[in-house]
Amino acid sequence: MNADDIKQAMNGVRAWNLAADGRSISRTFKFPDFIAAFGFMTRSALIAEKLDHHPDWSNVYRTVAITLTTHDAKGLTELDFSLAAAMDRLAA
Ligand code: H2B
Repeated sequence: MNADDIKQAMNGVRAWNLAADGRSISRTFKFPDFIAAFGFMTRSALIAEKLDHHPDWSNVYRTVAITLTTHDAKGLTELDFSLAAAMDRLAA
């Protein structure tokens, strides 16, 4: 995606932050407790596997920090925005 594509796509995932280098987007989710956080990760994992597109993420107790990028493309693709939107829906 070029810079214009990315700017457009960011409008659909307003809770996500674009990295300064434009190659990834990140969001930190906070859940009520560990089980809710891990449940979100489990459901996200199933979607990621279906998309064959996988998050870079970490979990500390009830917080899940996620960065999305397309390693194969060394930057952002539509897959990153699809996964971000799916995660937003899961967490809503
Ligand atoms: N996930 C992410 N985030 N980036 C990739 O480039 C990527 C992936 N590539 N999941 C996929 C798997 C690729 O390695 C397989 C072979 O489709």
